[in-house]
This record gives sequence, structure tokens and C-alpha cells, in this order.
Amino acid sequence: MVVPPTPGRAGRPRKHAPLRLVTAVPLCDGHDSAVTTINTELAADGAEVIYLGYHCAASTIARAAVQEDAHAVGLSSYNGGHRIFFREVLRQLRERGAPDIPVFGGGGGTITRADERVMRRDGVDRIFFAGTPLAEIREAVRASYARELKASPRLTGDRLLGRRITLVERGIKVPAGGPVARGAATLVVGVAGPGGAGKSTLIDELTSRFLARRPGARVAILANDPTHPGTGGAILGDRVSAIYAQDDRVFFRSLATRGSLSGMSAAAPAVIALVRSCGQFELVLVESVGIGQESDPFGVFAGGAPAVDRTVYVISPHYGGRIQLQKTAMLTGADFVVLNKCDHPMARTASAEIGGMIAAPGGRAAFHTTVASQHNDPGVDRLFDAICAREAPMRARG
Ligand code: B12
Ligand SMILES: Nc1nc2c(ncn2[C@@H]2O[C@H](COP(=O)(O)OP(=O)(O)OP(=O)(O)O)[C@@H](O)[C@H]2O)c(=O)[nH]1
Ligand SMILES: [Mg+2]
Repeated sequence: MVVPPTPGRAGRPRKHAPLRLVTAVPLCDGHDSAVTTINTELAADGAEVIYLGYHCAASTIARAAVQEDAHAVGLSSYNGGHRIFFREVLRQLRERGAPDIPVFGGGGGTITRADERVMRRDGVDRIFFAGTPLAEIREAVRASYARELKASPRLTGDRLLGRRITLVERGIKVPAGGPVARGAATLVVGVAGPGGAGKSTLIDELTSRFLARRPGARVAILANDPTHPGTGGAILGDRVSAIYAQDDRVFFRSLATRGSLSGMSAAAPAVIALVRSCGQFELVLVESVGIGQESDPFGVFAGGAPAVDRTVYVISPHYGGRIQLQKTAMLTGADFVVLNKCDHPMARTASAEIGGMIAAPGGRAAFHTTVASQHNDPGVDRLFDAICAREAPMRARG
């Protein structure tokens, strides 16, 4: 597969693949407005920013940095615990085979010059103090961390898989197979739907069912998010909703579309094939970007072999009316149609309209209703069972 070159700022070709940064606010800290500003600034400069949100444990940050194959980790800390917290993130990175991922950050006036000296001795790469102009932060981050990430025989486990995905995203062939011998067959499920319909929330709830029902087994999540066409940067935010990804049995990777308009990164089929071939995962959940009416991200209408085994189309009650449903290709192409946000008053009408459309000639999907934002929702239980049922439709694969 040929992956098109990533656009740089204002469409200029890049020297390197995009800088990938994991950013977060530590545990017991809700000061997220500074990091949100920094995220926006770095993404506008062409970086792919994987934002984890606030109140993040050190283990969540280290796991994400490894799986996302980040160039560096940026922390924004205002709760006074920065010396201990930054040190713990560095320790966990070392423990996960990633001592080379630099950690930097800021916290306005709460991080003093004296603190910084101690933190630098502990291995923190750089602290940005109050009053640092955003342009200086942007330049410093780019100059310090942008580099080509290469194959290395020293990498193992999730670090190795993370790096292989990075290489595949650049169009580089990597050997099939992986660190663990092939176990049970891998089921790959594609989840598509309009922006904000609840795809990530639903995937997180499906993950919780998988972790509870399949002790010891692993699940992978590949989440596509859009690259900004003007800047070439992206805020990869699907990980914020991934509560259950805070478990080493979950491998979560965010993919920026990097110019592809199909609803997935152009590299996604090759990344799916890689993750499938490594034999570590019983289930792979692939999230499309928020798609439009004509989109076919998994290629169900393309005539060839789709990239996934089963397809789920998630829609919320706010789709408009019957005419919008008739225009939406995936409603006739998906194996499962899920009306999410059924806690909304409009859900009754939506359920009748969508159910009616699927029951009419030409409809083929199994119809489910869910409230993904509610833990233990019985609709999600039924959907999980139906997707994983052996008799559920399995698409032919080449
Ligand atoms: C805004 C603010 C809030 C807002 C937060 C809104 C939000 N969603 O973020 C609200 C009002 C909710 C709030 C609440 C609280 N706050 Co408050 N808050 C602040 C305030 C005024 C500004 C922080 C900020 O966002 N600055 C804007 C950023 C862009 O600028 P900066 O801080 O100078 O950062 C620079 C660099 O460090 C760098 N940077 C920062 N982070 C990062 C990250 C990366 C990756 C990089 C590259 C760079 C970088 O960027 C800036 C560039 O110049 C500070 C006081 C202050 N003036 O700093 C107190 C402050 C942080 N808050 C404080 C406190 C105590 C609280 C509360 C506990 C108050 C209470 N009793 O309820 C709560 C806790 C809330 C929680 N859940 O954690 C104390 C913390 C004291 C401490 N740690 O010892 C402070 C210092 C105020 C004080 N002097 O007492 N707070
Ligand atoms: N009321 C309600 N809100 C929900 C439900 N499911 C998800 N949400 C909320 O809807 C918002 C969007 O959810 P996401 O899961 O991020 O949606 P998404 O489809 O992944 O969004 P994109 O990836 O940006 O396309 C979040 O605030 C969720 O908490 C639901 O069943 N009911
Ligand atoms: Mg999402």
C-alpha cells in the first residue's frame, strides 16, 4: 500500500513524519486550560497531539506514550506535586522499555526554578515557566523532539508494536507476525458514524465487556481522527473517552488521517493487517473519524475485501429526518446499526424511523439501541454479544 506524503503546515511537504506528542494533566489536578492552549498551539504547528485529559495517573501516561510511539510527553501540572509526579512518569517509562522518551512540561508559577533544578536532575528534559511566549514553546518543542523514529532491535512488547505502526504509517514495510505466538483468531470490528454520535464511548463500553468476559485476553483499539487540512496537525482526542484502556490488556493507538478523506488514515488497512497478524489480540475495534453521508470507511461498497470483519454504524437521534437517513450509505451497508443516546427524548421517533428503514426491502443490518454513556447499559450488553456471536455476519477477507 502506498501511503501519501503527509501535508505539512499550509500544505508544504514535511522533512519528517509529524511530531507525535502525548500531553496530559496529572492525577488530582483539574487545571486543563493551559494544556488545552498548548495542544492547540502545537497542533497548529503541525504536530499530532494525543491528549489524555486531566486527572491522569502516571501509568496511563507511560502506557499511552509507549503505545502511541510518542516523540515526547508534555505534562501540565498545577497541583504542587510536580516533583514526585514527573519522576514517577519517568520511572514508569523506563519500566516499560521507553527511557528514551523525553518528558517536558510546565505549570506556571507553581513550578519554581529550584524545583526545576531537582526535576532536571531526575531526568525531566525541560520546564517552561510562567510568561514563556507560546511561539517560544512551539519552536523549542519542534527543535528538540522532531526526529525520524526508526526500527530498532532493542524494542519489545507494546513498544515494538507501537514502532511498527509508526513505520507502517510512513509506508515502510515491516515483517508480519509479532512478539507473541498466534492465539485465538482475531475479530476486527469497524465502528463508523457521524462526529459525536458516541463511537469512542461505545467502543470503551464494548472494551469493558471484553475485559470482563475474556480474562487474560487482549483487545486493540485503532482510533482514527482527522488531520487539519491547513496545518497538517491533529488533536487526537479519542483516548480521552477511553476509560477502560487504562489496562495493559488494551492496546490503544490513535491514527491521524494525514490527508486521507476516506474516513480512515490511508495506512489504516495496513495497520489493521499488522495488528491482526501479530496474534496478540482476540478483538480489534477500529473507529473511523466522524463521517459524512457518502462515506464508506471500511470499503463495504468497494467490491473487494473490506478491511474489517464486521461493521457497526453508530448514529445519534440528531440526524435530521427520514430524508437524511435515506442519503446515508452506511445504513444500508453496515452489519449493525446502533442508535446511541437513547436517553434523549428524540430517540423514540429516531428508533421508529431507523427501525422502519432497516426492516424495509434492501435493509440488512441488525438494529440495536444503546445509551453508551451509562455504565452497564443492557443495550450495549446485547450489542457486544451480537457482534461477538459466531453466527454474526463475517465479511469475506482476502
Ligand atoms: C485558571 C486557574 C484555575 C481555574 C482552572 C480552569 C481550568 N479548567 O484549567 C479554576 C478556577 C477552575 C481553578 C481551580 C482551582 N485552583 Co487554580 N488557578 C488558575 C490560575 C489562575 C491560572 C492557571 C492557568 O491556566 N494559567 C494559564 C497558563 C497558559 O499560563 P501559565 O500557568 O503561566 O503557564 C505557562 C507555562 O508554564 C506553560 N505551560 C503550562 N503548562 C504547560 C504544559 C506543557 C506541555 C507546556 C509545553 C507548557 C506549559 O504555558 C504557559 C506559557 O507561558 C492559577 C494561578 C496562576 N496565575 O498561575 C491558579 C492556581 C494554579 N490554582 C490554585 C488552586 C489552589 C486551585 C484550587 C484548588 C482552588 C480551590 N480551593 O478550589 C482549584 C483546583 C481545581 C482542580 N480541580 O484542580 C493554586 C495552586 C497552588 C499550588 N499548587 O500550590 C494557583 C497557583 C492559585 C494560587 N496562587 O493559589 N484554578
Ligand atoms: N446523553 C448521552 N451522551 C452520550 C452517549 N454516548 C456518548 N455520549 C456523549 O457524547 C459526546 C461524544 O461522544 P464520543 O464518544 O466522543 O463521540 P464520537 O462519535 O467518538 O466523536 P468523534 O470521534 O469526534 O467523531 C461525549 O460527550 C459523550 O459523553 C449517550 O448514550 N447518551
Ligand atoms: Mg471518537
